[in-house]
Amino acid sequence: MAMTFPGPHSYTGGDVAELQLPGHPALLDRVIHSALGLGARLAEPGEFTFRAYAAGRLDLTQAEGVAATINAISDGQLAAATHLREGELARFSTKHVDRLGNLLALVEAGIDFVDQEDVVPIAPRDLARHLGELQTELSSLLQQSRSWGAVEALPRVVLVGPPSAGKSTLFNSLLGHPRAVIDADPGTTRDVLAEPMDLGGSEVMLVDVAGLESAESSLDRDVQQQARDAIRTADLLLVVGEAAELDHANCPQLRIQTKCDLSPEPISGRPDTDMLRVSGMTGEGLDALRQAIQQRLGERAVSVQANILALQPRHESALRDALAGLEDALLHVAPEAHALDEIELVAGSMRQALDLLAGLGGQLTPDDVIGRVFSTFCVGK
Ligand SMILES: Nc1nc2c(ncn2[C@@H]2O[C@H](COP(=O)(O)OP(=O)(O)O)[C@@H](O)[C@H]2O)c(=O)[nH]1
Ligand SMILES: [Mg+2]
Repeated sequence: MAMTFPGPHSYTGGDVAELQLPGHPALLDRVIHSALGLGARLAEPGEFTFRAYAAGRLDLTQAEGVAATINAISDGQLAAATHLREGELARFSTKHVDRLGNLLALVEAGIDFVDQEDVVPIAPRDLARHLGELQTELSSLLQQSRSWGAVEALPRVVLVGPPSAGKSTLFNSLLGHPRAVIDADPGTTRDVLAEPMDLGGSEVMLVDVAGLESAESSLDRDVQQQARDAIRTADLLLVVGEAAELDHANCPQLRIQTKCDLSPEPISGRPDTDMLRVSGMTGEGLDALRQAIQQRLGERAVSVQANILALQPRHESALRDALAGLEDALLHVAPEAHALDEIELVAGSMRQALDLLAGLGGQLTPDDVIGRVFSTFCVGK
């Protein structure tokens, strides 16, 4: 199917033709090669989005949102990317760039009238109030948002225990889909598997590794080493069955008794009968386990709440520096005075804050910063 999107209302703002084909690799290859033969070329990384940005269809934060959407591997990342892409930060910066720009115009107008005492384009009291409000808006945005790094770094919850303890079965049932291969033969899981797990409102990275045992071949040694590395970097261990050597691991642990469908009564006469009893097979105890994980990790489990904005490092530093600019400007405004005394200093600091805010959306942004944003795309999109 071929579709055309005439500019300027297309994604890129230009005329766009889109071919929709069955997802057959050989067919796609032939169509691409025919198109190349007719003079087309492959798009650069992020080229379509760059064109949309250059045509003013998106601002720079929204373009960053497109890249983040493509790269998202968890619900939390997808929610954060969606916010950016839908223009939440763009709207914030546009609104405040406008407001600060208007204020700056009034302050700068005052520079032309310094000799005429009676002409005061903006009274210091009003300027101080407006700057104070802007300051509050910026700092509450910074306070209410969280950093992108926190969205990307899901805490790692690692399943450990001897071979055939039922770790992979539990891994699959916690994820809700068959990700790991299960077999009655021990030693089935070899590579480290990691996948985001939903705890109902927040997310963690669930990790399944090979059962711990002594290594017999060099491949076993590698497998065991990878498992130990995963355990070393865990934020929480789900210890399945006997794993005495983990007693010294300095990481929070939850002890779990698996396959509880096979032994209806808790194993008695043991010091830790408070072990969580679960069955990966029947799903028994999984809700309690999810709750226990959530409780142990507390705030570190990444919330997938849709209403929290995540700031990439570029955004965070621009907002902080803009806030510092506003604070500097306010230092030189005496609200009780009739006119601004240090008008050039005030204007200079306001200009600095304005440039930083405008830079968020890509206005007045150096080419190398824009280049860096689009180089994060791995595809032509
Ligand atoms: N009855 C029962 N069998 C289980 C349960 N979990 C795993 N198994 C069985 O135990 C064997 C080993 O399971 P697996 O998940 O591969 O263990 P792993 O080596 O610890 O990853 C398989 O035959 C599973 O079918 C469970 O909750 N109940
Ligand atoms: Mg396994």
